[in-house]
Amino acid sequence: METHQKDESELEVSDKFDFNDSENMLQFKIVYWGPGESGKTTNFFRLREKFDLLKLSKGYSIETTEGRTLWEDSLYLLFKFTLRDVKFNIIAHVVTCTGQERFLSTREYVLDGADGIIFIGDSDPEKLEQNKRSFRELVSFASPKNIPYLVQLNKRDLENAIGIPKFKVALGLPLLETFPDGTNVIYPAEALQGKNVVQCFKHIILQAIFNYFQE
Ligand SMILES: Nc1nc2c(ncn2[C@@H]2O[C@H](COP(=O)(O)OP(=O)(O)O)[C@@H](O)[C@H]2O)c(=O)[nH]1
Ligand SMILES: [Mg+2]
Repeated sequence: METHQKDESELEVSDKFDFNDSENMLQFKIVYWGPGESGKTTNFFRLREKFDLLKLSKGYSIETTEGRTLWEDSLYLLFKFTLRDVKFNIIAHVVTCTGQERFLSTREYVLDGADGIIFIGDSDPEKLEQNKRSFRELVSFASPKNIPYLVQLNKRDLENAIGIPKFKVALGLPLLETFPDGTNVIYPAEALQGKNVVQCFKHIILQAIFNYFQE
């Protein structure tokens, strides 16, 4: 299989999960990571709606009295993923974690065994420092282990949303649209409206598949 180009048109996600086809069954753990309040749980809810028929376990979410995620949101999604006519049955364990600093050890636990990570950045200019800190944490965890990650910049609907180039510079990302492998440097999103949530998820699954076959 060629692995250098990731063309959206060759991706198809369907609900026809085939329990009898064990040959092309892959299991991945996908983590949503990012500072508190950036929209991780909102992404998770949108995914849960999209894949409503397919869920294996009821997604759960435990909140503090202030309505913030205390532990993690966790959900299994089953679906069929077609890539250049090759069909994969995917079981994706999707988890999000709290961005609260006092739970740092919990966050490391959540990242353990991750096959792909989606960083959810906040477009609120006042959250730039939190974005930077959280992204640094992610890179220091994911890079040595070769875990693929992508960057979603959420809340693009905010009137004072940070400019994408400024955000890229702050996080040390290239000012290009796409990396040489064809994946976007930034995925602008509005998780509240569900905009770009599924596309982002598809792309991390794709990277996890490529990584799986390269190891
Ligand atoms: N304006 C705007 N608000 C959003 C968006 N996505 C999430 N939020 C809001 O941001 C707040 C935190 O979201 P949440 O998903 O709980 O963040 P988490 O702490 O990362 O899990 C909530 O009030 C959401 O409604 C978005 O795309 N636009
Ligand atoms: Mg949350």
